[in-house]
Amino acid sequence: MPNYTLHYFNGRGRAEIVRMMFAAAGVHYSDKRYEFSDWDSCRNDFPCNFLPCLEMGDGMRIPETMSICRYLAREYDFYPSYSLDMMRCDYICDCFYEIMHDYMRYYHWKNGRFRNYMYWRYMNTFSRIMPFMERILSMRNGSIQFFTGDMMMWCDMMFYCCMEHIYMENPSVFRSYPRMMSLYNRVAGHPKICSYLKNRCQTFW
Ligand SMILES: N[C@@H](CCC(=O)N[C@@H](CS)C(=O)NCC(=O)O)C(=O)O
Repeated sequence: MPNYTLHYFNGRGRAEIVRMMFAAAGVHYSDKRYEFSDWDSCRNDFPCNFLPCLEMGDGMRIPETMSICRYLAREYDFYPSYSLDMMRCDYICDCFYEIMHDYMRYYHWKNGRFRNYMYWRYMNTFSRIMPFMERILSMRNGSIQFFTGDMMMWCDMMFYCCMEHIYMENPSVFRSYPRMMSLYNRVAGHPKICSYLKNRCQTFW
């Protein structure tokens, strides 16, 4: 198994899904966190000048959150067995990541000139995707389990990580989405995730 180092800022942000997948797989890694004030001096050390970045034991540095997650999902069995279900798992992740992407842009720029546009864009994405996801859940297993069946897959963890900050800021966010509300609690109650959430490094975002 590679000697992994995850590079990210000192927050949950886009890296939290990677940390959560490591925790669920029981895989050890180094969690290297940067302050924004240090970023200018090291951004050129990373591919695409972005974080998160996963460094493999041989020093190879891999960018892009979704590529990192798909790799971990393949390596540590967080994909369902059948190709069609894998595709479903992937699109669920892409949908939630879209919400998170727009939300993060709004959150980090909310004091800037484009605040209204960022908010509109985030809300637009949110209301386009959430009802669809609620329907997907209602079609599977009477919505008593996870997105693709009775095992927690990476789409369930992605859902949790993408919604976590949004839910903390606005506890009524799931008001029209009761199935997702219970899925959120189900993911948090999964033994590996529950222990991760209790012991993780606490940060504001
Ligand atoms: N497409 C990339 C985007 C990564 C990204 O936007 N990272 C932000 C932090 S959340 C970053 O590194 N910002 C540094 C900068 O803009 O200089 C991914 O999905 O991983």
